[in-house]
Amino acid sequence: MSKKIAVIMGSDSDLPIAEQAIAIFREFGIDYEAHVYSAHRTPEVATAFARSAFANGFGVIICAAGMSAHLAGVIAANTTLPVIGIPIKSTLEGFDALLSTVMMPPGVPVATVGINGGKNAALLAIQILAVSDDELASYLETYKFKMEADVLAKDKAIAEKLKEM
Ligand code: RP5
Repeated sequence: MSKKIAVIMGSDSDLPIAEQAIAIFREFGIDYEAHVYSAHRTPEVATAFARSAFANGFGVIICAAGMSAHLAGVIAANTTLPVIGIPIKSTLEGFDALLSTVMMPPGVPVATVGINGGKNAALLAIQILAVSDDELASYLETYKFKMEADVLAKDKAIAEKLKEM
């Protein structure tokens, strides 16, 4: 059985972006847990979660946080699991959160996706699990084929539209 994926939000105001990830987990039938834990407001709970995540059956932890976003870094400091950070756009167009999440000191990596990149965070987490799960890898292949078909259908539709102009 595949490992679980955790989605931790620094605040409930980050939920709309976390939901992008959750929608992908539902589409792929992935077992996930979502929590609101903050590096600043609940540092002990966030740390305890990270320290027990491997033993509790998680394979990847996604952290969504805005402003001075230390959540992904604090979680990564307390686990050997891969941690994916989603910088949330709130103040300063999200650059504050982007830099806080991505600029980790050597030794403690956080794989950072784009600002508000909930969907890519979920897909990257699934790709990590798929390295040792053939069924998941084949779902990902189907996902990519569908994406390609959707773009080619758009290409055809645009060509038809331009012909009529
Ligand atoms: C961060 O501060 C949270 O991740 C959120 O993006 C931001 C604002 O938090 P709230 O004031 O909405 O709770 O810690």
